[in-house]
Amino acid sequence: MLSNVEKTLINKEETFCSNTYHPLPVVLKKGKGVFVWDVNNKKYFDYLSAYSAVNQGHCNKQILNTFIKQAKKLTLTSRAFYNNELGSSLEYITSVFGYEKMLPMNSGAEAVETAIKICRKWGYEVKKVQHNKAKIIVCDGNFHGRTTTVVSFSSHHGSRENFGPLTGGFETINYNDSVSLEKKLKNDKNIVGFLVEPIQGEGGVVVPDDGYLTKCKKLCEKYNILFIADEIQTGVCRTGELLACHHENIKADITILGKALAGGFYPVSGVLTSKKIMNVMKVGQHGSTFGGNPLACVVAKEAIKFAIENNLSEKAHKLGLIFRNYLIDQIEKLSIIKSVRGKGLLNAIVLNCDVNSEIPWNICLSMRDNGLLAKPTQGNKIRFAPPLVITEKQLFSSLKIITKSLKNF
Ligand code: IF1
Repeated sequence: MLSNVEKTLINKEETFCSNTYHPLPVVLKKGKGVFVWDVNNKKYFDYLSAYSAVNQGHCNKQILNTFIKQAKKLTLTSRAFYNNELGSSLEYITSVFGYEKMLPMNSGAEAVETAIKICRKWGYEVKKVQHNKAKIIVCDGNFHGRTTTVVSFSSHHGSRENFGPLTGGFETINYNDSVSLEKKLKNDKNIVGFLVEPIQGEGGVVVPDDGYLTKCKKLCEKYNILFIADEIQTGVCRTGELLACHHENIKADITILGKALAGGFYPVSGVLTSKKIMNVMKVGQHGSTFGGNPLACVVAKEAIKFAIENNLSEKAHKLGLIFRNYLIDQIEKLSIIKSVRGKGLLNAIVLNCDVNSEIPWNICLSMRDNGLLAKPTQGNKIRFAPPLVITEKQLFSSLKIITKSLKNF
């Protein structure tokens, strides 16, 4: 039952804000580490982590201190002038991820759009494809953001309906199917890039077969195509490696980061690539008011530093195994679970119900009542992605809540 305070606040949000979400009925006012509190001071495990943007934990102290210190000095200059933080922050970030250059943006979708621009320009000016004929291959079930160009290649009808005319130059193949990629690359000289999520988050945490990314990377090398990895959700230690591509020891030509790049304090995204590829972008050909601002830079540098210093990849790997194995062991007792999948601490359960069933939503309501927040994705899956600072003890307490709720279905 919602309190009057909650009802009033929900009503205000519904009255004055766009109604573009269907939030779980809970009104949050505080976050710390793996926990969030609602307006009645009820405490919850956060198993969404703002869609993997707070891998470092809510209101992370180390990042907060950096944020406050910089916010008192200089927040925004635009790149019309140099600032004293951009160069050293990107020196650190590019070295951590193993790239020569980064183009700093703000939202993930902006970074995806930027990667598309860089890839197309490289196609015309380096690969020399036919003018205005550049094509980028994307995967069925993709999620890369909500801008008009990005939804143009969404395979989800509802994401692009009535937003036309859509942007051309994209072709879709099946995810986890390198044969269909080769078929495209063999027959079309105008293909300049392959944009892929190493694990499809919104697609319901779809983990491709081992070796899939390697096969695709090799095909891209063979046909001189840029392999573009969207690591906005899978990056920054979420899947048990610094980048999800590292599970197969592959290095994308272009890696796109966002979300946890700034640990939930500030929208920071970026496109990382080589000097050779980045240098197709000349003065005046791209930009952003907030992109590369000093506050964003120091926050992102501290967020990555925290992730590295606290071995968040190793933690995600170890705790992810415990999480999945615990639920797999429960499958006999919990008939509602069809399967468990994921890598590191990006996991999902697939439920024994159809995609239009109310059961996933009701399970999330039950977990909310029991003190854990998660949300369904793609109908009959529930995604579980806690902050990577979760302890083993907290993980077991969460698992007890999850199984307690699942037992009711
Ligand atoms: C929403 C989904 C997750 C992303 C990948 C780019 C972006 C995202 C792999 C764009 C953003 C967010 C957006 C948010 C919900 C959430 C989401 F459900 F939409 F698909 F995480 F799975 N590439 N994902 O996951 O980054 O512009 O949002 O910063 O739009 O509802 P953004």
